[in-house]
Amino acid sequence: MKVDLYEKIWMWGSGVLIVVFVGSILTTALGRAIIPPSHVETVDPATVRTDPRFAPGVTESPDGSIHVVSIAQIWAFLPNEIRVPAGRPVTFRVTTPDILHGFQVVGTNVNVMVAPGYVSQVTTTFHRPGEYLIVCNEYCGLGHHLMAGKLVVTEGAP
Ligand SMILES: [Cu+2]
Repeated sequence: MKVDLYEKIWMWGSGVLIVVFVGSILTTALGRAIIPPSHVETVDPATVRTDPRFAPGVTESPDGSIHVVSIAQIWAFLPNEIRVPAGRPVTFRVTTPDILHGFQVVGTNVNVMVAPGYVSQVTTTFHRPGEYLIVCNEYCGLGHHLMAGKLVVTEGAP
């Protein structure tokens, strides 16, 4: 059977695309490439709630930097309200004991995926005092739309 040259080119092109697509799926699945983009730090999701390193809250280092520990869970953020001062570096450390969530401070560059077993970390400085909405931007079930918190950036001390 004679196949036209033009048709052969399209057949080979389609074949190459299929190999590329299937190959990228396999490398992602087999290479365990789904990890939070900030850094790789693991934690046992079963002990997150009792681990003193993940007691939700805001602490201040002697150098003046602020550290926020937040737990994202179905369907709330702990603590629900976070107060930090403006103009100082704030490091968020977020993890979850259950399923995949997001931690986005709307209107800022804070936006991390929160996967069970990992600690997502992001550092930023808020220059504008005010109230910011914290939302989960990964669909996490029936109450996903209720999953919100508040970040209050204050003028002075936290
Ligand atoms: Cu969600």
